[in-house]
Amino acid sequence: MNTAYISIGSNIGDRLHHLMEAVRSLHSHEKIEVSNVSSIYETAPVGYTDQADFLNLVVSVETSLDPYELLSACQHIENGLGRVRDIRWGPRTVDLDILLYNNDNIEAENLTVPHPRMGERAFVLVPLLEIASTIGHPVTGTPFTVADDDGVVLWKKADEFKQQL
Ligand code: PH2
Ligand code: MG
Ligand code: MG
Repeated sequence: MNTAYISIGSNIGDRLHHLMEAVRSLHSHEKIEVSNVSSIYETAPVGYTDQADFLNLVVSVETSLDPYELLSACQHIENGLGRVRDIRWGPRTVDLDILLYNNDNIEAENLTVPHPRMGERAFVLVPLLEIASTIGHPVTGTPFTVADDDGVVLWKKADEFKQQL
């Protein structure tokens, strides 16, 4: 079995609904078990700032899928939830990004793990560290730390969210 961490974000339409459906869809996949879910955070947009605030969370999963199969399962869920536009860093109904997959270091054309920008993104690190407080970079071993959590506000606690799932 393999352990992966996936960041999920939404900033279009019913954001909570999109996050819930994404987590439910992951868990209902026969080869994916969602093992933990962070709280939900409301986060200021990073990269392309002229867009609505996001809701973000991170889940851990146990899976027998390899990283590429997991990526395609994530893309299938994004498509199923109606993701169409894909301006780089622009608005999205739902985005599922593989952050970590075991301690693997993958540099393929369509998949880079660890996620290349995760170390700088508080909207990824705050929820990740909530469910994996001592986790470090698989290659360097350096623990992830949040330099600046401005723009990341607790929106719904994990316990409450889990009850709604
Ligand atoms: N995703 C992006 C770009 N910027 N900003 C926030 N706050 N949350 C996101 O999920 C996000 C973003 C690209 O996927
Ligand atoms: Mg993304
Ligand atoms: Mg993505």
